[in-house]
Amino acid sequence: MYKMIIIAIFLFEPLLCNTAQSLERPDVKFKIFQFPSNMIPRIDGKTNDWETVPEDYCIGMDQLKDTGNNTEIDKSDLDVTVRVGWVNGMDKLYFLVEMYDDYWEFEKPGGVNDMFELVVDGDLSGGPLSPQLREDKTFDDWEGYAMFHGVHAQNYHICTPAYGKPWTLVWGCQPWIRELPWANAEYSYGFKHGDSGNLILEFLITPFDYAPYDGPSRSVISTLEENNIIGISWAVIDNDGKGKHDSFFNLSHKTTMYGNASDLVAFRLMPLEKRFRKSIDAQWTFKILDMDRRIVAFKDLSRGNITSWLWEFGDGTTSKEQNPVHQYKEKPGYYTTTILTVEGPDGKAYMSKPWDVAIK
Ligand SMILES: [Ca+2]
Ligand SMILES: [Ca+2]
Ligand SMILES: [Ca+2]
Repeated sequence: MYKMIIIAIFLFEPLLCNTAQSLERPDVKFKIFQFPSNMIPRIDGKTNDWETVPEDYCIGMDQLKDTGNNTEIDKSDLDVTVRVGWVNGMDKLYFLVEMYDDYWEFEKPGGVNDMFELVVDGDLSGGPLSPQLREDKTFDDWEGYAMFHGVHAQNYHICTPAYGKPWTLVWGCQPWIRELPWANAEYSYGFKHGDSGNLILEFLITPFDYAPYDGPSRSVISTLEENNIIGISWAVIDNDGKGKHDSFFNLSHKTTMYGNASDLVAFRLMPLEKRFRKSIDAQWTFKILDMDRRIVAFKDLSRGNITSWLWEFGDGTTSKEQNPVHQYKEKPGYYTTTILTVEGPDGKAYMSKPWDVAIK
């Protein structure tokens, strides 16, 4: 009997491993630069606000693979460098894409266009986002489109550049996601159709855990949290006037990244670089656990090398715990002034909130 169990474990172990490593290229994790809140990029097609982003955030051609036609990298045919950024608290992703192409194809009304295709899975749910890649076929074409396509992870076919078209086609049932306030884009270029030259594409998008067919009212925006991993891949679809795609250079190295979020690549939402941070910074939040009994949970969010915490709850009592749960014994009279003071080898800081903790 136990022999069978061992065989069963042996058989299922590879499946378990696959679940744990659901993304492509498990050996790499790319970085998403955190912009300080006073340096949010302006979507104007200019690169100046990205000069602060270090070199090791730049993702170039050497990371891409043409899984369409298997052509070698030739930077005189196509060259692309991408930087990705975010701002803590904004739930948006910013991109700067700098490209060179020897033949820009963009003035035909149909789908043939030089494109920067982007797939984003903000909550790392994985799995097929296009109905074509689903194994279950218990739905018809319309149901597949309206129920699944791009709903839990989104695919943008961004026109490089856009001429007589929206800036991006949305390959899914939620074209509304390309509009403000969820998204915006701007280009800089000087070439004409058929020319060679450089293009700058700057844009922002909002990733969605749920982006339904019928518009934003039932949608759920992905919450972007520092140090979390999200799934992203892009592919450059290069058309050079030959009536077909020249190449499909993609970051994932697996063509089905276009429609399966499990084939994306890991990106980490990086903390602020040290040069933007104070050496010690006091910050906290709270949650009222029980209003009738006046029980409040306080949570330290301070940053830096901290060795001691002092909470003053505004009712004459204090705590030295990092994350105290406090019961106000008497009705404090609406507002209470709560102060957290933190201290460490780099100094001392406090955060006082005179109005936030209101108890009835
Ligand atoms: Ca800019
Ligand atoms: Ca080309
Ligand atoms: Ca081209």
